[in-house]
Amino acid sequence: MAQQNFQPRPQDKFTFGLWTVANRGRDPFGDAVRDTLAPVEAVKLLAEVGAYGVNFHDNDLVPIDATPSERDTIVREFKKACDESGLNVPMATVNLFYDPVFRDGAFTANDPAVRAYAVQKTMQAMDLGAECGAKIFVLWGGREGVETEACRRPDEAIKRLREALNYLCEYALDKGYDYKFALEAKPNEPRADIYMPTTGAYLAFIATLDHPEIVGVNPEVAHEQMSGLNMTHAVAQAWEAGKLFHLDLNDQVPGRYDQDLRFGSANPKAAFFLVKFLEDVGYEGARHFDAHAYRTEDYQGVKDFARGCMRTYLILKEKARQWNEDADIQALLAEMNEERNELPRFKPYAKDGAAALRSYHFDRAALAAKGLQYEKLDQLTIDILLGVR
Ligand code: GLT
Ligand code: MN
Ligand code: MN
Repeated sequence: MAQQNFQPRPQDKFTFGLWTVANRGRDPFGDAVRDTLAPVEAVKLLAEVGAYGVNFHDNDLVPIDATPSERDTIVREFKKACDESGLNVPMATVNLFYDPVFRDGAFTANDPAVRAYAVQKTMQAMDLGAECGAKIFVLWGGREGVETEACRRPDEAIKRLREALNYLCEYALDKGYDYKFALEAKPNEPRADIYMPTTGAYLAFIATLDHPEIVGVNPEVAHEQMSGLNMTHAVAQAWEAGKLFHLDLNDQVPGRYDQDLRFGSANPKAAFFLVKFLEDVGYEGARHFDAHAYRTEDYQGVKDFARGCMRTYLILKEKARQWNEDADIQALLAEMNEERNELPRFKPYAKDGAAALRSYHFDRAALAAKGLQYEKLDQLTIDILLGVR
């Protein structure tokens, strides 16, 4: 049965960053269009629209120059607001991109003092997240990149990133924090070229760490689509590797600036296959929306935006259920995947089997002759998405 009116429920695990609903619509060409939304107010807004949780960067919550006592007061009030609104904090992260100190990068900056400061700031952000109950710690290296390759060798940057990650894993283990790190890739923006531009790059990097078991990825729809890549494929690879610790849902038209659009608003078909994948495999992590409302909106529009993200997810989840139960679609899939037992296989490897396969004569023309009916299958998908089926 379709979830009633596509209303979010806690078990949907819909979360938003403080920075998403409190985004004031600033862009490189124009100033803020919405008033500041204090963290406590953002929590209330998220509770009102039916979110399950709220995530934050250290400085979304605690200003970078706050004194220890100011920090404690802010955290106390925030936690109280979360408790009263029934909101969880599943994830925390650290802002290593806004302050000018990070203009040359954070963990990869040339200045060792900046690198040390970045590690210190991250440890403090981990403490803050743990205090609020976060179990996932996202790292997005927005400034870890270059405008000119002249400034450092890129392999040196990778070594620095590894050193920092190894250190932070030790810190998490030492403190007994129950954290899993989720590394978030992006190809560019704000740097011309960011190191670790894809989820796949991070997956390869993670295998080189001292504690790969507590490090995974946080793929983002927009970051994959900015460079024309396929989010569902990135997510699938992470999932298959046991590394899908978190994900950022939003939307993006390939080849444009960083849009962070409402989930499913630009590429509903791609969003459908992503939701279908997550639901089919039984992903149990948070469905986190890392997006923001159009610059044309006031806070009523921000609520419309947040509700829209969740509603679209739930509609697509219902469409996925319909797709899986569609008799014509299932018949087509069964026909396509029919096993032809008379043909040889290559698994498992054995000397005899390999020799037999090596010399078998395949009828290539026969294998290529039959139409696969993907046109029909895709149109059935479109019929479901457009609501005529
Ligand atoms: C920033 C970025 C996002 C990251 C956030 C986490 S901050 O808004 O655009 O993709 O997920 O640092
Ligand atoms: Mn993101
Ligand atoms: Mn983004």
